Amino acid sequence: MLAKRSMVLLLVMTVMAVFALGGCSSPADNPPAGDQSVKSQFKGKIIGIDPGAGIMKATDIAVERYGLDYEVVEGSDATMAAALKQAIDNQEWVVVTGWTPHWKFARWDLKFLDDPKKVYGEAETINTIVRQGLKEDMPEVYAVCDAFKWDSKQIGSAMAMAEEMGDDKAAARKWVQENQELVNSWLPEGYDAAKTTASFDKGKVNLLYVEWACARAETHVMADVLQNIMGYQVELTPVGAAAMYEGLAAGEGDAIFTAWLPVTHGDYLEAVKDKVEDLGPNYEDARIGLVVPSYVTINSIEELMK
Ligand code: PBE
Repeated sequence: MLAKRSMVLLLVMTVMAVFALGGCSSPADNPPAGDQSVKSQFKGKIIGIDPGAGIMKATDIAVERYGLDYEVVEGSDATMAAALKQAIDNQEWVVVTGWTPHWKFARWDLKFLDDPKKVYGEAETINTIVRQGLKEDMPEVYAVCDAFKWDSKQIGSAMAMAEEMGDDKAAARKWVQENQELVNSWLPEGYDAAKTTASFDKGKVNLLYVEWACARAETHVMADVLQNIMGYQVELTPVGAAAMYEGLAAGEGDAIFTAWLPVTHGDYLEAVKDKVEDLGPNYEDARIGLVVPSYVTINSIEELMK
């Protein structure tokens, strides 16, 4: 009698467990083994980066607007690039939160998935933003920040050098030496990219950035210019995206070179816009979205749920 009862209990519990596991999903979400649905090819995951990044907020919106039953995996630029590499080495499907400028497009054959609902916006600019009062306190620093501007080939070569050398600082030094003409076009009167200084006595400059490949390149190149050519003592502070804007507004940081506008960092800037000064684009034609290797046979975010 007791044995029979526990058998029944066991049966009930088993049935409950089966329901709990599969309860929320329709049969289409749980394809039989060997099924080649698009979602299963991507293992139901979108490989993301740091949660503060604008592209992660945009991806949450994309999940909602396109009805994507995918897990958005948090990580960093580095873990996203590692996941991309691993999948490509194994010729597997992978979808990542991706953007350009980024060295990954030079290394692998990749494509953006079409975004018919325009969740990720269109072409953006990367702007330089400084703290209020910098112009009065450090006019030369303000001037070089204001003049800083480069194109995709130039930032691309700076990012490639950093990736190859595995040392952002050394890569920036090399890049500046190899691009003196461009650097001279940013420098205030009296400086020459060919001439470095050993005395950093012009005052202290704090540059805030996030560990995104493009931001690392922008910030280290400008740090090199400010320090080794202009003679400022430069501090480089890696932070999260929100802290970058808050630090600038609080006057703790002097400049950032990685403000993606109007969409990606639109809300971050909006929150502090009266306390900072936007010096305009240092780069045109930036873009964010969902990126896959070119061998992946879908072309649109809408197809992720096929
Ligand atoms: N990014 C790179 C950043 C801006 C620079 C696209 C990852 C972001 O999404 O906030």
